[in-house]
Amino acid sequence: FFFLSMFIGSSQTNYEESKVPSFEVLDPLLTFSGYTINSVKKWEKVRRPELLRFFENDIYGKLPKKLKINSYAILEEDNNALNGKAKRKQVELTFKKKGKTLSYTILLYLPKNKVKAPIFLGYNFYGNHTITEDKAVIISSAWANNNESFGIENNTLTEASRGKRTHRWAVEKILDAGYGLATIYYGEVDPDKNDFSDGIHPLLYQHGQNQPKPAEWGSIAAWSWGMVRALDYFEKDADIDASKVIAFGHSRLGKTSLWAGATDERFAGVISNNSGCGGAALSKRKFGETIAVINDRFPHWFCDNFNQYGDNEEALPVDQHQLLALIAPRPLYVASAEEDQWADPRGEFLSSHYATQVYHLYGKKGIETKEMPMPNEPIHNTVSYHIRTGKHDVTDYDWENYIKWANAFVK
Ligand code: GTR
Repeated sequence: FFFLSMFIGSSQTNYEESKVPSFEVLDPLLTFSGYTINSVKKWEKVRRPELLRFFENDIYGKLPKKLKINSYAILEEDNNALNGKAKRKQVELTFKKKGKTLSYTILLYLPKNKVKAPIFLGYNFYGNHTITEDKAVIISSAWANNNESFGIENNTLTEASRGKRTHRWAVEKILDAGYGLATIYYGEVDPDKNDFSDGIHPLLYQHGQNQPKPAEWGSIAAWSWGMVRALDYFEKDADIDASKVIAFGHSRLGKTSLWAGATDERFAGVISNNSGCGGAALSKRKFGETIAVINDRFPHWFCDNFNQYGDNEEALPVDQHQLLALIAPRPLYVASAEEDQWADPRGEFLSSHYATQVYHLYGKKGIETKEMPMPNEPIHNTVSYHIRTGKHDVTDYDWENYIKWANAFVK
């Protein structure tokens, strides 16, 4: 993506720190009407709601809140999965509205002999069966992006892609640390293409509607909704500690985990792995991917109102550090990769630093310094950050740090 994007937007794409425009960092504690917030109470009553409303109306889009799980089914269960290490469950959630149905399947690995496990919940890009070699994992029949190296043709997932993404999911490390892992194929909730007739969309429309209004949901909001409904299920599952669910996501799915954590305070912690533009990175820096470029390439990700800020970041009365602040006081981990300049690592770092101001209101520590750490030198507080060597990806190094942070601040 990095190299491709260098060609696509070459005239506008900036990778030089000296060319970052100067802009005023918006104070998370200053209301739109100019009032300074100095207490948790006022943050929660006044400022947090107005920020949330802005992100909802102008960036990710609002989603009808009424659609709840209609039924769920345990498709399959095994108490001796992964060579006896885990309990595996595959749970299908079903939603119904006006004759339309949507189902998606959660793959769960839970530490054996543990009552009520804390879990990491995160979407995968190519199906639950790609995250493990485990033959029992059901292959999704939902639409998938073609991918030659995964043997995905005709937008159909097959055995050929089983286990192709194991390196991104440190399942054993997670289990050994006493956590469970829940994952969902994001294409089951909404296929990742500019098409509002498929996935969850038809269930969200009012009578006669066939596309979201300018302030209504894009795919990121739709995917976040899927995580929130999974959390509803976890509250009913006796094997899971629903008060300890950590929303995890990489890249576009990191934008998604952030939005899920901002909109639903039941998430006990949030991880943004290389989420970049429209995720953890500050938009006003216009470094790497920008609003204009992301909306052009992925017109379905955000709500249509977001288009007005393309090449017009100055007009934005918020920036992404204020999205991070919506997660306070809950533990938050923002991670970057050195070679992932497209996602603007410095913008992700500064964003976690500026969000820390709100954590201070709650007496929590975050990213106290404006000095970016060296690669592979993590800063661990309630708000944590690291930049690791390597490319846009999820690695064991990332997971080792997420587990350490979760042990210290979530568990
Ligand atoms: C890129 C996109 C990024 C990021 C990435 C991904 O093409 O420009 O914002 O979301 O995809 O999800 O892998």
